[in-house]
Amino acid sequence: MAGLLESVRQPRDLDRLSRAELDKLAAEIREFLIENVSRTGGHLGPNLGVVELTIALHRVFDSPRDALVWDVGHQAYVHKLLTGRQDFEKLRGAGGLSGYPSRAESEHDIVENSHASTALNYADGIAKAYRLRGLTDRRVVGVIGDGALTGGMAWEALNNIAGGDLPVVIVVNDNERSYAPTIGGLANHLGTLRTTQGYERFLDWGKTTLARTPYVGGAIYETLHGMKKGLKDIVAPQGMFEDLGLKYIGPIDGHDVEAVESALRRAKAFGGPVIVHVITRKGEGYEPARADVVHQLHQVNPQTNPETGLPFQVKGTSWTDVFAEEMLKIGNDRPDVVGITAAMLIPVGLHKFAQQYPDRIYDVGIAEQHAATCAAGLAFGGLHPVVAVYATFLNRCFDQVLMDCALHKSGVTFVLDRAGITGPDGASHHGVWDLSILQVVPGLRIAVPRDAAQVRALVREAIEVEDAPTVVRFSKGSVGPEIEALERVDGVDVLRRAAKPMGEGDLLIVAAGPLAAAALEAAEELAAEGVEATVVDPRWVKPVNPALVELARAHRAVVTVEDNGRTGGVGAAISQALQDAGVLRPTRVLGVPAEFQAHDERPVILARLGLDGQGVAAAGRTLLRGAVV
Ligand SMILES: Cc1ncc(C[n+]2csc(CCOP(=O)(O)OP(=O)(O)O)c2C)c(N)n1
Repeated sequence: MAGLLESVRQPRDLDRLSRAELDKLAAEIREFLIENVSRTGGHLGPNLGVVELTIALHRVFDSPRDALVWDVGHQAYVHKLLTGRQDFEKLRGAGGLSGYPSRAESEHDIVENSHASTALNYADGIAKAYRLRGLTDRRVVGVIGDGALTGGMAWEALNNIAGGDLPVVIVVNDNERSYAPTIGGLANHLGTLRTTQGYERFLDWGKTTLARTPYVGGAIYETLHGMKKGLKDIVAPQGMFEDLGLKYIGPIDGHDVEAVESALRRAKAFGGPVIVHVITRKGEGYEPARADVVHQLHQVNPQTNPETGLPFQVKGTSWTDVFAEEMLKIGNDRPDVVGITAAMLIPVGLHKFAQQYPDRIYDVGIAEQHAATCAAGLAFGGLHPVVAVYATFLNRCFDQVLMDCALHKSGVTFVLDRAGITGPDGASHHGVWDLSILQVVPGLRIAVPRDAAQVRALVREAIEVEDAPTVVRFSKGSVGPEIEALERVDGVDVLRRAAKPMGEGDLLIVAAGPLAAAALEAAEELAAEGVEATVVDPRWVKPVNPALVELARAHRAVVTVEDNGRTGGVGAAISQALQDAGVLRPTRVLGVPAEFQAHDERPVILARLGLDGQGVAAAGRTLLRGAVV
């Protein structure tokens, strides 16, 4: 299409566009997003829903002088397009644009963390800094979804923002969806506000028509306003935001650029904290997204058919699928087991359980902290909760796991999906911290399954533990072939034995979970060079199994492999156990260095970090030579 979009190289280029041109631009952006994101994969639905909102934001505010903070940041593709980034060829791929805002990409991007419910906290801080530095002509805008607004941090921010007079504009992008439909009292309240649109129009009519004769108009306006409030109070619990001390503008039709612009201009002129409630539709303008009633194509895989919104190729069985099936069976066997999800029922595989046992599932919103402590409460009440979250989001509730669960010896099972290197979502979404931060939690036990059979077995074992929290973590994507153990020695699975008498093995490779496959490859490579390696999978990696110490005693050197940070993880704990036992073998801990890993394919990142067969073999070879890798 003869590019209006191409002519927008920076936000000020929007200023010259007419209303008709803005509509054309919005259509071009949608076409661009559908074409490109279907190919690369990414957050399609959320971005299609904020096209007009983003255009309006960039017309009213002067980024980067005014600060625009996107909550989560998955809906910032349109913002990228309007701030000089229109090469989506390698979106979320190596060397391509990030799928979230990125400070390295643009001065228009301020926040890139992508863990939800933080935009308003950042906005509060930025506004405070501008005030103290005398930059009083600048505005700060936080754009937060109704889903992200279910997170506790958002409410901590609202409390702080409402307590002051800083010019923070809070845009609530209300599409009634988090990942799936938003739940809870807040969602209900937003729903109520949406239905009061008629009253807003009534008030607006009063204002414009009667304000021409200021005194009379003003008086009648007040009367109208009083009537409106009265009517609202009858039909709805009104004024949650206003009662907090925040001016409320809305609800606004988020697909009407002019209406959004006008609301934002009012908010900008107000000069104090103000909420603009914008109603949008996720996936707007794209039939397959609108037809996807639950998720509205929140996220699509690479190589999605743009005609249908469905992937061209069906993926193999995922780790999540295996867990989902097992939970369904567990639900039948154990009536005391309940599931908790933090707004991600299907992505974490609790949907089948939820369908079968609807009264035994709790969606708590984007509220991982609440999930953990509520789970402890459920355990106090005699149930066994299974909290299923992405590994990276467990970081959110560390203290709740430590104090609210472990200190109380609560039988809560945490199932961590997307653990380890994930890939295209980049630095914030790799789940490479859990095995380190959880090491310090007294009593907590962690299992890392290597294949589908072990997922099933270890989840079962975990829910048997009633006097401590347990954790089972597995990867993103398709589960590999099953890896049978030769034998189980005191709970440790021996996957390969060094072809030498016990006590004369060269190398012991301890592989946590799915990296067992790389460890076995490495052992074969080394065997061809005459180096004999034993490969074991401890299954339960915390506490360290004493059998590992005995196995290490029978070898000359030890390599540990984990899909987690090297610092303080499984390998570090094993090294410490060896030292404590006086088994002083040269030991190499392989894992992810303490650096944020950019977006790329999982196998590529693992290979780069030496976590593939070749990398493990190289580490073993070097260790046995007595050199430092
Ligand atoms: C702490 C945390 N938990 C879970 C997620 C996963 N997640 C990403 S987007 C999303 C839904 C966000 O909903 P909303 O804020 O309403 O934005 P929308 O997609 O509807 O535009 C969730 C749950 C996350 N990013 N951060």
